[in-house]
Amino acid sequence: MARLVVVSNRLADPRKTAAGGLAVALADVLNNTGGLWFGWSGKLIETADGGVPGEGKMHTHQAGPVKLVTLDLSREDHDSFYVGYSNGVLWPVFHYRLDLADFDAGYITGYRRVNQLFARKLQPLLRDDDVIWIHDYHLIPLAAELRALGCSQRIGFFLHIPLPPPLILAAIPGHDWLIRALFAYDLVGFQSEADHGHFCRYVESEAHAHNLGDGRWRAFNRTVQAGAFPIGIDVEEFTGLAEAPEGREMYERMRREYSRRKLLVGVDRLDYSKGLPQRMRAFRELLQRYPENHGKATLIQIASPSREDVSAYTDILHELESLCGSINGNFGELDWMPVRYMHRTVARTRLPGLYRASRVALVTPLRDGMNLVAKEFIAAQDPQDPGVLVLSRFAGAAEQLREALLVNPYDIEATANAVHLALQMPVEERRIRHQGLLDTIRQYDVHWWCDTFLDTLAKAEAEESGTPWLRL
Ligand code: GDG
Repeated sequence: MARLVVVSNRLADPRKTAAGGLAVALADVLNNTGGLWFGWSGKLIETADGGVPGEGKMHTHQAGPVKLVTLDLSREDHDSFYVGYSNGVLWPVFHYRLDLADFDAGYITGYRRVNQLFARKLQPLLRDDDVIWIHDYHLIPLAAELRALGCSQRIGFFLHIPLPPPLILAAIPGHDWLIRALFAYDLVGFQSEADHGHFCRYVESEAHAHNLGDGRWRAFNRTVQAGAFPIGIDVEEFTGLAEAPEGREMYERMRREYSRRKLLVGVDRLDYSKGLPQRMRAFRELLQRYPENHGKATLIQIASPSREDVSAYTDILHELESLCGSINGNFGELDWMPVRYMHRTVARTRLPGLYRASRVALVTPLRDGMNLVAKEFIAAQDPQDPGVLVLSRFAGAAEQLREALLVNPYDIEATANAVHLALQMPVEERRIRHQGLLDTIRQYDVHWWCDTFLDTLAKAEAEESGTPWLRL
């Protein structure tokens, strides 16, 4: 089995399950192949400290059989690559928020420079028969930069966030350069069929790519295969956390504390894509329309801090605080606080207990690549008395989780009605819906995702050797 080389902006020690996410997903295959994981160290060097711009130190750690190699970045590079282009241009536009994008600042140069730096530092570590898997929007041009250095290994790319329709994508100055860079990969994976469809439409209309069938496209003297590979969670690992002492203790504590209430839960990074103000307005509408929920419905909203150096995040924080304050001020009673809002990260071991104690989960992003919280909530439920998932139709997860109550988060009244329905839903219907959802997340779990992507990459038709790669 070829060695797997994973590249992502941030990485985690796959031996620590508390890391969650990608680390859990990739642990098996990285361990089995004695893999390498490469990315940013999380450290910034100041040029004034003697660092050369763009030339951070490399660090190597051995985590069991897996080698973790990380690179420091200079503050200038980080500001333009990460804060500027990745999170100031690509994140908003890929989430359909042209209004929040900052196109003017020339961040693209820094984005490209860091991708070139990653390629230069990674290339000497590669073996000829490695399989390389690059993750997410920070690193779209990395394969092109590696090819320019002569790398001919199989390289796959997975986009964790949505891909917008062609006309939205086309608003990015240099969009053609970005999408051309995707043709340096052998396989490009998206979260949903909708995103994959947007890619197909873009390459056909804007890049005049030739459709070879079976998801394969030819343009720029290269062939790329594309498809939807919806990411899942490790269901067994998550149910294990729910059964573990800390998970149980959290569950018991929440049940005791809220024995007279019906809990609703939201767990999100504090991000404008997650639809938090709209969710609060829908909850306020629920209390207005359905007074029978007064004194009963309590919404626990965890908004974990995220990218606080980007100004749009400060705005959303203030809006959310003000909405929560006004709901509690207008509806709260001496012994009932309708919203418990926490701008804090909760330990991963406690999340399953919180999910399990909740009657309803509100997962209502305005746009989301997949949304793993929806799947975690399902995995944590008691199948005999499960909670109800209220899910935005604009989350990638909505393509798979058809037994959830699907809502349009922009429609505050309809969302409030769906939440009311969820709170009233009889146990028989809850069980049937939950069983369907559980079957789906079990079938398409994170191991399915990882294996299917890597199998498809292994089988993707190899590019004839010696094809010249056009420099970007
Ligand atoms: C990107 C895409 C895609 C959240 N708050 C806390 C906490 N979390 C954990 C959740 C979940 C993860 O973070 C969030 O995952 P999501 O999928 O919901 O969203 P993003 O972070 O935006 O992730 C997304 C994902 O990549 C994977 O491809 O689904 O669409 O945007 O696991 O549990 N964990 C802890 N404390 C918190 O307070 N411990």
